[in-house]
Amino acid sequence: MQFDRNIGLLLTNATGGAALPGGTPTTVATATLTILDDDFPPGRINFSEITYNTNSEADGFATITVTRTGGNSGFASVQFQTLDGTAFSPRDYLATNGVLTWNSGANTPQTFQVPLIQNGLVTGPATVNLRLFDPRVLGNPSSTLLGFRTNATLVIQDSDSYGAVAFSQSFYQADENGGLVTITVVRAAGIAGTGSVNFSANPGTALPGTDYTPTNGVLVFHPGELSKTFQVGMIDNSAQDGNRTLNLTLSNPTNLALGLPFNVALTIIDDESFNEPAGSADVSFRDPLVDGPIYSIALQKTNSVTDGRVIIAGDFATVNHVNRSRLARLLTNGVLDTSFDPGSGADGPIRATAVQANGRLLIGGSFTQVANTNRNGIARLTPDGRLDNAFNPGSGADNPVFALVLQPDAKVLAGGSFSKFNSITRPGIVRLNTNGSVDLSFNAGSGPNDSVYAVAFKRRKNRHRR
Ligand SMILES: [Ca+2]
Ligand SMILES: [Ca+2]
Ligand SMILES: [Ca+2]
Repeated sequence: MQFDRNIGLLLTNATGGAALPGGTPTTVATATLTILDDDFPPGRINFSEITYNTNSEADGFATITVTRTGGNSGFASVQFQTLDGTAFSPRDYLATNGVLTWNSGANTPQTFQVPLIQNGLVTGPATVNLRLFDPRVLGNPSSTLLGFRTNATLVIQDSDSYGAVAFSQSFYQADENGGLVTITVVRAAGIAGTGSVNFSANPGTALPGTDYTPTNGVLVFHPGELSKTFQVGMIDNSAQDGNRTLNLTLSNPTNLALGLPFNVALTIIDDESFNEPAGSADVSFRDPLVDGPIYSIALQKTNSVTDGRVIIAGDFATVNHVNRSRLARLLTNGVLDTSFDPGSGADGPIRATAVQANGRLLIGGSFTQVANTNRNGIARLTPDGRLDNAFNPGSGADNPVFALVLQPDAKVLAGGSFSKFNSITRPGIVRLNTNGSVDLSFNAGSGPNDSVYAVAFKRRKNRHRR
């Protein structure tokens, strides 16, 4: 009895002007010649590889191939099974087993699949042991049916990483009389697992207890969390004492890596050193760092009253380096309000916004989806930024919405370049009920002969509305 044998072949030192792959006569070219053993008529069953590599645990499954070579006489079968290596079932993969069979005369390779688990855990590469056993020919045990390669290893590459944290800006500025300054730390290149990093404010020309409140602590990033903030308190004085600087530092990360920058300056701007002329920029409202155009601004309402927070909408992707697709809310000082999160946001520019008395937000524009849900040109969101399914405009506008205005009865007037709304003819302007359906009692007939870019609601005094 024999088994398959591998013979290494090598070509080099070509003469007579011949070149080898690689271009020169002395290049080495190699190949492997496998001599199949054909002494056993049913053939040999083997794994096709010693090691199977996945690109990622996110692939869904790994396919394992088993071959029958050197013969195909008789019905043949073999069992396969997976065994934990450094990978564990069901954390990293699902244990599997079964029987592979070949009819007499058949030698097509057979495959089985090992389900992989995308587990959100940072494990590094992990291995599964693969085994072939119980070889049978015509239903009878036949140990000679198995070849040399009855054990193999599956290597599962990890798709998860903890990521790295860094300050959201390369430097910060704050007003001496601005109270608490919010500093954002962002996490990139991985969101798996829990990690932490220390933060501290360190003296420069600004001194703790004199110019700012002593500040240090730990930021903990839980799985999936992309940003965290901490605050530094400014200490106001009445002296014209110039700008001073302190340093903000991230250190001692656990699990996480430190990204750049992890050491930045915070400049305290002395409010006694300059006058603020009327009409100049309000320095207490910081640059919200929006990476694209803003087309609409609205004030958030809580219980019918504006609360100082600002809705911004347009065609941007990030605000203060945090993902916000075309829609975000800012705190009264211009810093991103992370409690308002529209998820995947709008898939096209937002041109108009209107805030209801109950804090719900209407948006209009040239999008077709909001939060991965069909919304053509108009949608309503809850006060925390989620899609409000109680407002359903059906197929919506057949062209962009440019203007929105709310009536006191909470019905909304929308203007734009559409000709139909939810398949009903409404050129340029439409009124919607509070549930998003077309208000059939408002019909401008053939409407204006061009797009509507602005809409206003005229209140009638001393008369009852119909
Ligand atoms: Ca993983
Ligand atoms: Ca001051
Ligand atoms: Ca001062």
